[in-house]
Amino acid sequence: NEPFDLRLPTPGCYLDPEKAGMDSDAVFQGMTAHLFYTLGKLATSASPHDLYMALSYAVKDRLMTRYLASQEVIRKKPQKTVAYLSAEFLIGPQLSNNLLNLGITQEAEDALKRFGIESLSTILEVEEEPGLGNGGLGRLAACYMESLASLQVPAVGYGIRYEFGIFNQLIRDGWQVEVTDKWLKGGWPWELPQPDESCFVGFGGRTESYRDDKGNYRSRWIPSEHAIGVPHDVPVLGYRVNTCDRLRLWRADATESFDFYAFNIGDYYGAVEEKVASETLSKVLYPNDGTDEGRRLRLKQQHFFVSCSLQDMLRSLEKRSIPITEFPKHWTVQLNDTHPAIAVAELMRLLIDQYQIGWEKAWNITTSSVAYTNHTLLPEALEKWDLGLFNDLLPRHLEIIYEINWRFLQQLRLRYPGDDKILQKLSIIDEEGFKSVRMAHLATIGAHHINGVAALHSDLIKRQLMPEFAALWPEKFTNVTNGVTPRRWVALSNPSLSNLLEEEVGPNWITNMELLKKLEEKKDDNNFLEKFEETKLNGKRKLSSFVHSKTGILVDPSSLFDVQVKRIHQYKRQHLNALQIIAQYLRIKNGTNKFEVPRTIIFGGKAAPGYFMAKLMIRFINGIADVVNSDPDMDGLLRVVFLPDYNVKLGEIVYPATDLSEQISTAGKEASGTGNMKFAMNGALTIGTLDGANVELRDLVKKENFFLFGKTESEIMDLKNNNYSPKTFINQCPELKEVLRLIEIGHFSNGDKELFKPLLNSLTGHDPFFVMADFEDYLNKQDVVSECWNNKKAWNKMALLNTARSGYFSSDRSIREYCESIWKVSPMPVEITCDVEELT
Ligand code: GL9
Repeated sequence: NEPFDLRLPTPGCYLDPEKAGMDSDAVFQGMTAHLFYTLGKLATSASPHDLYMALSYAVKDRLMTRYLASQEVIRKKPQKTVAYLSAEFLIGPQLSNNLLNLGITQEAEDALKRFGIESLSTILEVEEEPGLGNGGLGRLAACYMESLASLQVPAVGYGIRYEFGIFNQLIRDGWQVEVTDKWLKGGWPWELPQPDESCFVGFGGRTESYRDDKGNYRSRWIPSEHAIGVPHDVPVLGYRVNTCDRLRLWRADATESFDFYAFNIGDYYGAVEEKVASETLSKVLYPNDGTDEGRRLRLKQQHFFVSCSLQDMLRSLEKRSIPITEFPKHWTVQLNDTHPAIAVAELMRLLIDQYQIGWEKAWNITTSSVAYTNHTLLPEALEKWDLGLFNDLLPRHLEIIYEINWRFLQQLRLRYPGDDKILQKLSIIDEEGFKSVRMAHLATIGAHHINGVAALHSDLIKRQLMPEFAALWPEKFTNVTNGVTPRRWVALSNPSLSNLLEEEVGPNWITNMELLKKLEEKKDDNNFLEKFEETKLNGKRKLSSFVHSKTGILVDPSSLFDVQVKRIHQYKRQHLNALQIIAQYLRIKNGTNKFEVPRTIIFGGKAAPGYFMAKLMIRFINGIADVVNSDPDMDGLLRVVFLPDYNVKLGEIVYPATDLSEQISTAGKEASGTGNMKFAMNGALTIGTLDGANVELRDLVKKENFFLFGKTESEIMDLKNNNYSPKTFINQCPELKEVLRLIEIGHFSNGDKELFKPLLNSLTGHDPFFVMADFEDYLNKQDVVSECWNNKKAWNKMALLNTARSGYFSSDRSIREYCESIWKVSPMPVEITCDVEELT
């Protein structure tokens, strides 16, 4: 491994904190220069936002050596690189994370003091977070990029630079109101536009066949429309290493040729319209969570970023004079769900049409480089595209998909002679009703590995979702349980706990979370347990003041903080939690509450704008909050808070402040969940079902440190197959009956008996997510929680053991598994040498 030979144009080699630009003085100088030259501001009149921008530019400067060195390493000594294709990257605020990973947080704080800013947090607060994702799936992609860099693995994240990310959520009269997210409005200092590396993408038009030089019939695509993808690169620095990988986000631009043509014929406005149309391609992130309406623009977005990304990878081979046929040696392409699954057809098209490679060879290249991660079993979230629409937009791709399908079905015919049923079931083309293209089938057929995201989920993929595919290719199916980065989710968000962990096990836990196991020795050490509790209290004080500033509600930091933050969805069952609150409210009213445990129940999360029931659930929670919080009988016992606009930034405040983590989805529905992991690392106890990664979490922390309730996946299946009737469960539980009656008479809707009717009807009618079936067990388990809280020492011990045993959920572990079993890539440390003395 040849070191990167650094020849900086100006003095200031940012490598060694002692000598080279990493001290507070250098950071101050950098800020001063950026204020003056980049922002055109005088230091004396700089606003907090100006200072945020100046500090960010100064920090970005300090990433560049590592960023360029990381690319040089690959250029000089070609090595397999991970291409992580994802329509979403929910990366969160960048400044704090880059300071942490560079190791110059204190230096930045000191530099800011010279501008009269006493605390770094006042500057961090003004940062807009890029909401380029909906929830868990997008956040996972961000954690994985951070771990890849920290593990020194060469990687590129490919995605879309949406001009508007996930909407901002306001709460008005208890309802969710969506507001466009203008995250770019104040300028975003972390990206590097690279217009010289733009790519051209076609849409629509037709195909025609022709004969090539050798007389073979070939097909060629004549698109009717084009867009240009302009890369906007975001450096992703690993923790205290030289590796700085790249997140390459494509922005759609109009093509010039169209403008010229229209100008010539004098249609100025037509030309502008065309330009606007192609630029809307990367305009907005689709906020769908399961309720996809199959929008044409979304398929366009998918093809747009996938085509740009694959062209970019192929071009990187050409630049280094590597034969295209060696693609799989240099790139391993991971599909984050089916959103980028068009990659299978697009890579085939590029290899066959552009590079004139034969089918067999092209198929071999494609299937040895592409792998697919499935993130959901929910049928409504499995992507299908209407055949007509698909043909309209991507006619050449459809031809290729037909060919892939034909060859695949031939294979099946040999294996299952005469079994047309199985052919229909596995075909990429769904022939029933409106014909459509099944993207999960395309991905599964085109990939060398298919993985689920938790043990139970991967098992269900094999048993329920794709049993025939799994029988056909057992070796393709595997599991990689999700993980989250301890840098952002502990070190950054929970400094108080991090300091304690460092005191106890040393600083290396940040990159080796298994070291936290050593904490188990302290489980009976009162003194230590109190210190541990104190870190939690610090987090709770911070969240309390945040809650007060955003909602005006005063909450008691010494109360039990019981938190459910995640997208609002029926399967996640925020309404189960809400019903339980009503039961507690009734008990307090009736004087039948067994435990005097003050609780603060906090919700946060966005509902998809078109998902009526989810929006009604938000309204329901707020209706309950109004009644509970204004009733003097509840004072000192119960508070309910709906925190508006849950996002990464808010998550950083919530996880360290939580005592009880609510992971209460219907068993078999949550593929993994990742919030559960963040809570456990930060010492929250979980009340949860045997769903997704909860199963593994409980195994790890041991069952006595986890509040389990609810039907198992197979029990749920049994209920479903035996005419499940929620009424049976309602009739068995008088408390539940009373709760439902109170809602019915309009107690939580100012006497309006209509408002929550759809919710009630769903619960008492079909109850598709088995809320009634799990209610009583849940309520009982909440009593166990309360009883446990009254023994603070026992609680703290359990909480400590959760932190101590959560190391498995570091995304470093997940990424190591992907590297070893799917990608076959190894770390490539980046060495940088330069004579600092000589340069300065
Ligand atoms: C999800 C699953 O629902 C989660 O259980 C899982 O933890 C994540 C990451 O693997 O992926 N799949 C999915 O479509 N979403 C997930 O969170 N939804 C959103 O991101 C909104």
